Formats: sequence, C-alpha cells, structure tokens
Amino acid sequence: MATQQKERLTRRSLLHRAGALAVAVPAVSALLAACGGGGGGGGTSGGGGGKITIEMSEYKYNPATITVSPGASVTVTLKNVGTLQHDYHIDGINQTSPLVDPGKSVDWTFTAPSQAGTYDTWCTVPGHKELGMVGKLEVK
Ligand SMILES: [Cu+2]
Repeated sequence: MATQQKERLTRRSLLHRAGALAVAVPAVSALLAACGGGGGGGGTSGGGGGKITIEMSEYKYNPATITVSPGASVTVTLKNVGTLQHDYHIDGINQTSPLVDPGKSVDWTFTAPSQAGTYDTWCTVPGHKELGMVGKLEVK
C-alpha cells in the first residue's frame, strides 16, 4: 500500500512536469510563429510563389504586415475568422479585395506596387479602419 502510494505520487509529479512542458512548448511555438510572420514573407519575396494567408477579424489583420516583391503578382488568402464582413484595401495602388463573409476565405490576387516602400492597408467597411483594422504592405 505504501509502495502504491509512492508510485502514485511519483506519477503525479511526472504528470505535473509533463504539464509544465505542455504549457511551455506552445508558448515557444507561438513565439516562433510570431517571429515567423515576417519570415513567412520570405517565401513571398520570391515573387508570387509563396502563399500568404491573412486572417481578418474585429478589427485587425493577422499578420498586420506582409512583405512582397516590387511588381509581383501576389495571391493572398483572406480568411475571415470574425463575425462581420471584411475586405483588404491597399493604399497607393488603390486595389481592394472583394468583401469576405464571416467564416469564408477568398483567394485574391493583386499586383504589388512597382516602387519599393511601405504602403498602408485597411478594411473599407465603414468604421473598421478607425477601429484599428489597418496594416502594412512592405514592398522590397
Ligand atoms: Cu473590416
């Protein structure tokens, strides 16, 4: 009985340790993913070969900044994970995606500005830009 109890204690502390690991690992992957957000653009800087997914919700884009090559034909998957319609407008070249319904994804292709620089992006649904639904398109 005493042995059993000891075993149970040991197992519990192991579980405890495993639990701590389980908590720590996603935190690290989240950090990596956050860093990878910019790095993910690395695939796209090749000029349209990479795939960019932008999650749209109230009232933000994730990632907020994407990086593309000058003049590239870029296809982004606009995934609306929110509860309202959203779209994606690029300042300077005045291109706007179709409106995306909640829970839907749309693949939208645009031609990146030929001039390197940072362009503002925002949602054209009234009020959303003011509520912070803005981002950046980095062209380099
Ligand atoms: Cu919006």
